[in-house]
Amino acid sequence: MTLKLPDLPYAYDALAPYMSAETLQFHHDKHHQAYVDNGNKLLAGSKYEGKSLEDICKEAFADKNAGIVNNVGQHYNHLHFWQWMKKGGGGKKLPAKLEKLADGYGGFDKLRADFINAGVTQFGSGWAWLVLKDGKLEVTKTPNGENPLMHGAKPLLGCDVWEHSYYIDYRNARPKYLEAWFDNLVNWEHVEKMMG
Ligand code: MN3
Repeated sequence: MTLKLPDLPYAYDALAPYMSAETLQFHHDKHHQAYVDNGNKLLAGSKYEGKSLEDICKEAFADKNAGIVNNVGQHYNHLHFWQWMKKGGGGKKLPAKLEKLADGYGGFDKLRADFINAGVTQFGSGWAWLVLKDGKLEVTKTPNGENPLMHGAKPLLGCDVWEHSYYIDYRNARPKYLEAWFDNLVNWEHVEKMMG
C-alpha cells in the first residue's frame, strides 16, 4: 500500500487553547508527512507492499524491522491521533458501550489517572494507550513508533507523548499536556468506533 497524509478533520486552530494551530501545523504537515515519505521509501519493493496497514505493523514488529515499525507504525498512530481529538471533546461521559467496559476496569477516574500516568512515565518518546485485550480494557504505553497492534492488543485511544506533540504549547510540562488533552480534546466517538 502507499501511505498518504490525510487532511486534518478540523481547522488548524480548532483545538486551541489545548493544542495550538502552530503545533498542529508542525505535527501534521511536517512530522506526519515525514513518516509517510520515509514509510513509502521503505515499503517500496519490500515484502510488505500490498498488505494492510495493520498487518504491516504486526509483521514488521515480528520481523524486528525497526525502520518500518517506526515509520509505518507512526503513520497508523497519527491517522488515528487526529481523529482521537475534536473541538469540545473530553468530559466524563463515555459512550454506553465503553462505559460498561470502564466499569469493569475500575471506573472512569481510575482509567483517566492510569492513562495520564502511562503517558507521564513513558521514558522518552512514545505513546500512552487505552487498549482492548481479551475483551477487557487495559492501559499501556509504547516507545517510539510502536503501537498495541504489535503487542497483540486492539488500540482504542492513544496519546502522542513525543515532545513535538506538546513542547510548543506546554514546554516540558508533559503531565499538564496529558491532563488537558484527556479532559478537553478526546473524541470518545472515535474511541467507540475503534471498538468495532
Ligand atoms: Mn507525533
